Amino acid sequence: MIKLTRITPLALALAAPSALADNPIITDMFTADPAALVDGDTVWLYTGHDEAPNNDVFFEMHDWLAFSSQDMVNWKAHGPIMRADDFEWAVSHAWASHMVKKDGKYWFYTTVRHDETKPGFAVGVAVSDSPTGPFKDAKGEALITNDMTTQTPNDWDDIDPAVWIEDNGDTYLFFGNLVPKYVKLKDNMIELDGEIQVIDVPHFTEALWVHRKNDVYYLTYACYFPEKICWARSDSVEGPWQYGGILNEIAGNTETNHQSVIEFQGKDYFIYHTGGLPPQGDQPSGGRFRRSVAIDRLYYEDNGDLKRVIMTTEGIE
Ligand code: FUB
Repeated sequence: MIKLTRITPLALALAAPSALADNPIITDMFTADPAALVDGDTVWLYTGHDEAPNNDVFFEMHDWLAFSSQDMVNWKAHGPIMRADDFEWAVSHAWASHMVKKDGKYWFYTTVRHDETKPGFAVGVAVSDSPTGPFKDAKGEALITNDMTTQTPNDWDDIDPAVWIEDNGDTYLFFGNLVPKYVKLKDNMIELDGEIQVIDVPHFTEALWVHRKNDVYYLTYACYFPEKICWARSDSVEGPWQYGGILNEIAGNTETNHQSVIEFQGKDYFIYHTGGLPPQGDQPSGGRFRRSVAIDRLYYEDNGDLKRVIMTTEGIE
């Protein structure tokens, strides 16, 4: 389960251990929808878990996985932290999630499919004292349900939660498919504090993520379909957002892309998924429903604009 450092031909030639991560970073299972959390000297990486038998069906995702690293190259697997049906009101579909830490607790916001009492996709929230769990449903019911938003007839338009915590503790939940939305959360992290707001950015598909660098707020999101990643910037987490363009092109061999962005030990990283994992023994090749997390560097222009990501096979050093 531990991703060991690989020895590349170049590294062998240099008679030194490899310091390349290689993409995708995890090869013995399929991982999707990365959500990274920097916590002291550790990066926690939470992913969905693609288990579709082939690439002709649909997503088959039952649980979420955790990995950790102190150098972004060597990753330790911690196994599943939670299953979709750990939410008693949910029926599988362990889609995209986001972990945040607040007041010493780990809060896990995630997409699931609600049971027949509130049809459609929903957002649940679970909590733990540890980044590896055990996590338990923090609310006992969904935080966001499909009937709370009416901008589209789709029942999957309330997916892909991403949480941003301001320095003063104010907390915002971003989410949505086709229509990007956010809502403030109360201090208890399990109740909405006000109305759901619609965000005005172009080409939106899904997978919102907020980060901040040098007092600029950045909103990245999957755009178009097949998905690229687009970005926008603002002086405030509440917007308005100024569109910046495309950040990442279509990720190989899958229509989805799903990014997270972090700064760790002074370097900026773009974490996403591709369908590009080759067959590994009995494990078939990757694809649209068998995705794998990859990591590349993220760079900024002097004026704060984001430079387009260069996806690599070699990964980061
Ligand atoms: O993994 C299932 C869905 O595919 C996610 O919720 C979306 O972001 C897309 O990656």
